[in-house]
Amino acid sequence: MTETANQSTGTAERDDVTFEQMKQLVGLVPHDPDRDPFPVRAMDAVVFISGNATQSAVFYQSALGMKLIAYRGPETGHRDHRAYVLKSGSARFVLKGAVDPDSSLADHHREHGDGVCDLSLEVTDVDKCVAHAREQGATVLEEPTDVSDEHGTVRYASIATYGQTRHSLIDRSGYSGPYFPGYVAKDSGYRKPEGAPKRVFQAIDHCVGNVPMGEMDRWVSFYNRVMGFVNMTEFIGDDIATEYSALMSKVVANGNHRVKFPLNEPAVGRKKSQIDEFLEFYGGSGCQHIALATNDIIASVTAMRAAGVEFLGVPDSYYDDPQLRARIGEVRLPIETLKEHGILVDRDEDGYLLQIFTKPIGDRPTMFFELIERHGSLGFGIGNFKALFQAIEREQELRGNL
Ligand code: TYF
Ligand code: FE
Repeated sequence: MTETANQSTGTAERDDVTFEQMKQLVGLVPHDPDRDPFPVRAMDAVVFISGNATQSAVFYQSALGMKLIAYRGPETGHRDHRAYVLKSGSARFVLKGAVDPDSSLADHHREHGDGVCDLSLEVTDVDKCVAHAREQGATVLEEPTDVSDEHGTVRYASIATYGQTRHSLIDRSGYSGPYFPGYVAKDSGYRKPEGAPKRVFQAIDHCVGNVPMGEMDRWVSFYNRVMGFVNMTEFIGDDIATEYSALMSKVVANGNHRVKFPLNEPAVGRKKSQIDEFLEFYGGSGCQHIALATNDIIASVTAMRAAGVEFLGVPDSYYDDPQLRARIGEVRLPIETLKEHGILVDRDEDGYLLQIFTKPIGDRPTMFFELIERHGSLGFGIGNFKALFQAIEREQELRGNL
C-alpha cells in the first residue's frame, strides 16, 4: 500500500500525490500535530481577486494546466461575484471577479488590482485555532461558522494577516462536494494541447508576503505567536540586503513545513527596492509570489512558454561562471539545458533545487509565479539571489520604476 501525503498529516483524501512525492516536492519534516496550538494540515486554497475571473479561469487552464472543477455565480443564485475553482495535483486556486458593481470585490480590485486576497488553510479544529489566534491578539474577521448544502457541512472562520490579506481556516472533513457549500461542480470545454504534461505543477511550495520597511519582524512574530509557525533558517539579512538585494527576508512554516510563508521587507540599497515597487502598485502589503512545485521543471516551463507566459531572463554569464559547476555539483540536467531554458540552480547541505520566475502575471508590477523542482534542498535558492534580483531589477528599470 502506498502511504498518501494526506495520511501523514491526517488530511482527508483529496489528491493522488503520495507522501514520498510530497516530501520530495515541497520538503516535509516530521511533526506531531497533537502538540501544536494551531494545527495546519495544508494550504486549502489560494483565493485570487481578478478584474475578469471568467477570462483568468481560461488562463489558469491554458497557461498553468489547471483543471476547472467548480463554480459559483449568478446562475447558481450568487449575484455578487463569479468564482471559478481550479485544481492541479494537491493545489487549489479560486478566482473571484465582481458581478455587482457594488461588490466589495470591485473595491478590492480598484485598490489592489489582480492579486491574492486569501491564503486559505485547511485545519483540523477551526474553533481551537480561532481561540488561540484571538488569545494571541489576532483580528478575527469571521467567527467560526457552519455552512451546509446537500454535500455536507464546512466549518470555517477567517483571521487577518498583512494588508487586506486573510487566512480562512477551513475544516472540510464533513463535506464531500466540489469545493464549498453553494458551489456546483463544473468542467469546461478546454482541452490541453497535444504533448502537454499531465500537470504543470503538483503542489503549492510557498507563498511570499511583501510588507513595508520595519514590519517584517512583526509579521514573523505574528506567525510564531498566532499560528505556531516556526522560523526556517534561510533568510536575507542586512549583508545581502545592502550589497545587492534591497530587501530583507525571513521564512516561517507550519510544523511539518508543508505550508511555508517567506516575508520580505524593503531595505535601503543602492536602488529603489523591488519590494517598494510592489507596495506602491499593490497599494500596501500583499502576496508577492506563489511558488509551484513541479517534478519536471523543463516540461512545466516549456508548456507555460508555449501558452505565452513570459519568464525572467538570466544572462549567459550565470551559466558561463566557472564557479557554477563547483557550486552546484551534479544535477539531473546538463548546464546547457538549464541555460537553454533559463533555469536557476542552487545547492545546500541537504540537496539542490531548480527554479525559475515568471514576469508579473497581471497589469500591475505585483504578483508573479515561481516554478520550483526540489531535490532534497529545503531552501529557497539563496545562491541565486544575486542573479535573480539583478534580473528583477532589469525589468523594474524597463518599467521606469527604478
Ligand atoms: O521565495 C524566495 O525566497 C525566493 C527568492 O522578491 C525571492 O523565491 C525572494 C524575494 C523576492 C523574489 C524571490
Ligand atoms: Fe520563492
